[in-house]
Amino acid sequence: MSFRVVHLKTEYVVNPLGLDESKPRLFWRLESEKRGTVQSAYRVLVSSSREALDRDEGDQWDSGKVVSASSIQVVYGGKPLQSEGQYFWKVQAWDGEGNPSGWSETAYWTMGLLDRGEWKAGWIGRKTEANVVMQPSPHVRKSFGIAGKVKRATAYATALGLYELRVNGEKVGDLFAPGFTDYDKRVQVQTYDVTPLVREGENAVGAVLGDGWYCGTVGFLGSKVYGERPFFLLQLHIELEDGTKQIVKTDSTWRTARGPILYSDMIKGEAYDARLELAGWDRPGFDDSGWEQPDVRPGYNGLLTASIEPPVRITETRRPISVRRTDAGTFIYDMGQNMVGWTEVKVRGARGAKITLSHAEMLNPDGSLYLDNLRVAVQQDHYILKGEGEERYEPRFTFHGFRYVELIGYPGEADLDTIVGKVVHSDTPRTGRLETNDAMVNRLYSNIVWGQRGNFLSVPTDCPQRDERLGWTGDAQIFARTASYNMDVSRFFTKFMWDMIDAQQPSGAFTDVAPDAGWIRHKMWNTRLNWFAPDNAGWGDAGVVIPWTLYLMYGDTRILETHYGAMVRWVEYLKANSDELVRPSYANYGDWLSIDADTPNEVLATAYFAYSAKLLSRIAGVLGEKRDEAHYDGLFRDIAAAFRRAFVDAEGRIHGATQTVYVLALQFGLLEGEQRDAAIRHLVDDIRGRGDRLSTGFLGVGYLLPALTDSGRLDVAYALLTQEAFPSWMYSIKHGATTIWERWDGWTEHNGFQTPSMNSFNHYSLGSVGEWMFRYMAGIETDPDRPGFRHAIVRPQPGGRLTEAKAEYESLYGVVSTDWKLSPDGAFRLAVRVPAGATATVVVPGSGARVDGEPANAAASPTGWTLAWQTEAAATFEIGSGEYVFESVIGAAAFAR
Ligand code: RAM
Repeated sequence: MSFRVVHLKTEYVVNPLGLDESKPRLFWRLESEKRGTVQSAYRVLVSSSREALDRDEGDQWDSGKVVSASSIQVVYGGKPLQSEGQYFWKVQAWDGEGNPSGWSETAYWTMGLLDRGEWKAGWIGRKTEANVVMQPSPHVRKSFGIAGKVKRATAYATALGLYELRVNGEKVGDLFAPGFTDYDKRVQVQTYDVTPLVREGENAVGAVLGDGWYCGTVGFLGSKVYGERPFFLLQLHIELEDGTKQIVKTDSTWRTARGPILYSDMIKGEAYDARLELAGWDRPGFDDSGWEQPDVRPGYNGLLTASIEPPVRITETRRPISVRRTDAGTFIYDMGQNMVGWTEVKVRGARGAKITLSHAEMLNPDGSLYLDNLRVAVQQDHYILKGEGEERYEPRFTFHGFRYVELIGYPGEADLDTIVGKVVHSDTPRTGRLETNDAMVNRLYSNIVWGQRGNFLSVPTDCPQRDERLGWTGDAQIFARTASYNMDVSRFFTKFMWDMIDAQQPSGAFTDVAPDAGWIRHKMWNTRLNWFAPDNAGWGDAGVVIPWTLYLMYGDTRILETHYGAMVRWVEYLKANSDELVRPSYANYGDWLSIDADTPNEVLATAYFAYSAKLLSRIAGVLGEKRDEAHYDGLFRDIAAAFRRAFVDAEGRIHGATQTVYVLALQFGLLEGEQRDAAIRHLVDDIRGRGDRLSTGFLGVGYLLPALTDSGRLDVAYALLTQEAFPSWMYSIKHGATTIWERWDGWTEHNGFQTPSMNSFNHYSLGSVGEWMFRYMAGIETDPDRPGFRHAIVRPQPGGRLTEAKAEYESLYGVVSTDWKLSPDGAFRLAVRVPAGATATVVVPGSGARVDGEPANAAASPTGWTLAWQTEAAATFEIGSGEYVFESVIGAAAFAR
């Protein structure tokens, strides 16, 4: 059959377990060999058993045939969902001609424990050892019997701290669970199907606990931000074939002991003494009579919510590219890539011998590890051998940002096989790919992706190496769009929005960092400088920008509904703290890390205020809140007018006259008529005056190339993209960067390393140019009125030294791709792919457009495309799904401006 329904997902995930959404959203994709495939109707069946579903019975929900093109974000509309319920579903669709597909394959989801009263387990931990500063990681365990054949076994687990769950000797789940949240407010619960791991007879369940963000070091304000020591919570629900139910839960009947992990800390590394391993502790038959009784925490007042964030996993294992023995007898490895995760080492040696793995991003000129930028972070793991043949070690509850590894104390000759690097991050599936004819541009894109891999770890962190690694909201908002092209960040940012909500102040202010890492809680912000205060412009605005981004990329209206009130409070807060709509003294980070260009705070703060109001108006419009839509649009216009009165002079110069002021004023729509032209002139003059160099910091950088391109200065945008002289993106690449640096001048030929107190070589913010690469260079954009790429706007813009670019983005509908080539004679060829169920408007630059080798003419075509209009400079087509090849000729005229 040529028309199929495939790739079913529930809440963005294939077969998720333990949801707590009362109305989960369903997603599917259409597949067809035919161009122009659309869905005209669908029917969803949801059933409480696989067998009933196989009989086409939707005992939970039979949507009936619904005339609709929706194949994403379809809201479950059946009977109320039960705690621990299992739901199986399938879908049938009809195409544009009314032909039905067959039924899809069966997908499923399960619900978690929906009622707090169902939690009977106690939070167990191990008492602190006296006179030990960094505590060993507790192990907790219990043996239990099962009196019959197991039908279904589900584990619901979480911790204040980190846990690694073990069932009958097997590791269950992923890394760093339950993730980073404000533990005073909420903790995420993970659900695991452990049916294959348990059996009739004796069983064992256990966990190793880590300090993690809960009581280990967080940011640079020390440890124990949320609590003193870790606690573990588990309920294992077992259903036997005979219908009997059994619950194993954490309580005082468990046992606890210390094990080989002497200490573990996210920021200070781990120490492991293999001599203290507890062989067989997680298996049945282990004698735990010598273990202690755990102590049980009185309770927990925060929320227990179903885990939303994608699990953290090892996504790649890398071999080092070189190793060098130092005079001191240590070995320094180069991993060839600044990466985040850790090292696994193989070693043979005497019992009690100690080796150390030390990690750094750069080398000093003398070849030693550059550790100065770590501040109080210690990127070292220590291993003490048990002396039993080949031993392997990798840490569990810490991570490092590094390219270089120094192996210290190694017994014998280490070589390239001695260590491997493990790349660790939130496993957000890759959705974007981009490649051009230019090796440096490709490297830049790779660095952007590595910046994301290095910093999306439970929350979007600013950096992975020094004692910071926090959810800085300004960084997150400027990079959110780029991030969402690169990877599926739907759930990652949905979770982060809850972190922002948990940190939102009673005043309505969104904070600079989420989850709050102690500053707000302990009122630690610096009132004089306003550092760490909530509400800095371009940071707090993430509370509006991120939901809007999820709407654009995934058509997610629920995120807008859920947080609408919070977004309104934010904008009202800004308004209340403005002076005739100009925001006087906020934005204390300014245009953070701009280079030789200080943007006045009040200009930034007022511009971002306008932007938040504008987005809020659009969000109100999407939600059908007509009055709010008009109201906030009015507010936006008033702020824009106030901005012009306060900051724009008669020559169209904007106060501060930095690139960023012009870029923001242009992109946020704050200028009118003549002022726009003037702003472009001033912006380009500034760039030209600096020898085609940029000066933008975190807040301006993401909008710089879009502003230029939208204003007809694609030439300047490309000049900046490929500029190799300092400051520029390519400068770092010329000097070997494999990630995006925090600062344009992180290292320069003239000054060497920047101040070590703040010099990360793995920070994604300045990589927000990735958004421009997809939206403008490759020309893959979504239509805000038909978001989630239901309708794509395909408009590639060749220029500069780029003659070829191909990119693809895996949308919820399937892959949208472009692949263009510009020959020296001006011949332009563009291949476009649009997934079934979606459509696109394609703007082909140049004249004499052809489609699939034939001249384009206005007559409707039977092959899935129509020519909408054509000028000397471009031809615009409306196309349906499928693959198309467009050709044109781009003359000198098309470029001249
Ligand atoms: C530093 C980091 C972070 C930034 C703040 C303002 O801690 O560079 O990315 O958001 O400052």
